[in-house]
Amino acid sequence: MCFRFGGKHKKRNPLNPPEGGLFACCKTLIQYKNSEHAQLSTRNWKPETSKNYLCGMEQVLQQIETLKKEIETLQIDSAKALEEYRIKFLGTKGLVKALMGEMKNVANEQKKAFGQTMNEFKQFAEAKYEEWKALAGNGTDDTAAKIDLTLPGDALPIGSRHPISLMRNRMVNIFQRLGFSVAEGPEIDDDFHNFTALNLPENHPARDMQDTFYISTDPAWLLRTHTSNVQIHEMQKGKLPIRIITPGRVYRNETISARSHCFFHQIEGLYVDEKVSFADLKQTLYFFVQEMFGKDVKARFRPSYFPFTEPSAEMDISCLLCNGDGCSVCKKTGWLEILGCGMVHPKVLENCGIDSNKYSGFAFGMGIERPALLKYGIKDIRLFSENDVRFLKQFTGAV
Ligand code: 2NL
Repeated sequence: MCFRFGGKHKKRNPLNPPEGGLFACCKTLIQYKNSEHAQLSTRNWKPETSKNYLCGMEQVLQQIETLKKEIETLQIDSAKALEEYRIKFLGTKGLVKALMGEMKNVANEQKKAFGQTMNEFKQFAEAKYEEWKALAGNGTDDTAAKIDLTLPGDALPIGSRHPISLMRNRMVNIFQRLGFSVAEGPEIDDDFHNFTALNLPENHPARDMQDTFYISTDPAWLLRTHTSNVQIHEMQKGKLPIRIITPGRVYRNETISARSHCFFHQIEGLYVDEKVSFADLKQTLYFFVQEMFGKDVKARFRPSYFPFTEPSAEMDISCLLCNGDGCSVCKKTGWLEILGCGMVHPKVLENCGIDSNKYSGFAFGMGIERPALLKYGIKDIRLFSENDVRFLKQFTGAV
């Protein structure tokens, strides 16, 4: 036996024997080799001064009372403290087991009383454990105690809008102020909505397999080559007047380079009502250009051709970089082409079930990438779809 602190074996009695030994009348001493007990309670432990013998019932009862008082005064305020308590009192090498083991050293006539006292103590220690465990489950455990709700939260990184979205939103906003509303439609559509309804004859180059992505399993379906399909869907609904803009992604089978891509973005506009004129078209687009590029920017219309409009025109603005003097961006012309437009072809109205004698309309279409390249000084269209955060981060703060 060795209860000597600092002794070679450092064995300690977890029953906290009072001086002279706990059960002095018994021949057995309880030893604990398991070091886990060493860290539990050394409070009452004393170095061995004389032989440690286990003694009779009275001292056991006394010891139980002392332990009960100790339990009553315990402050279990963490999961760690609760586990330490469990190990010390209820563990396989804990005090309750150790005391129970003393049964064999108790005189036969006292065994019943000893057993009863021990059971009561065991139940008491277990009940206390359950009580604390329930409290811990109610949020008194370590984690809950350590959360300081007054601390500021972790900042979430603020993203940025994509430059295409920024440009689209600006465009949409201007037309909304003129009473246009946004319409959306399918990116995969049929030949009728993308071509036939738009007065695109069978042999038109836009229908060429080179330009259009057809769905390989069913070539009756294709990826829309413009957002005009949305306008066809809207006109087919038969609710007039119509004043819509259709921003969205479109697809063309083109070689990817710094200036062109196989998918890009467009915004188209359509206004159908009685007595809509070319003057309405011009004034609407003049307003757009001034709001978009500034009051000093000049604009001009040139005659053009589209199968779905008659007459058709293209709109140019004075070059934003050289102010019309001529530079490499405007190819020394002083003008930048920004959109195509015209009066909706009567055949297109009729294809959608609209009486072309009663109703007329104008339509226009423009790309979003080109103005975005100009505004933000971007040199390569591929940057828009590469999603390199170093590129995208540069638009933080832009609205
Ligand atoms: C361009 C030219 C244009 C339209 C699009 C249109 C739509 C319907 C009827 C008639 Cl439903 N026209 N859209 C009209 C003229 C030009 O786009 O160069 N876009 C990038």
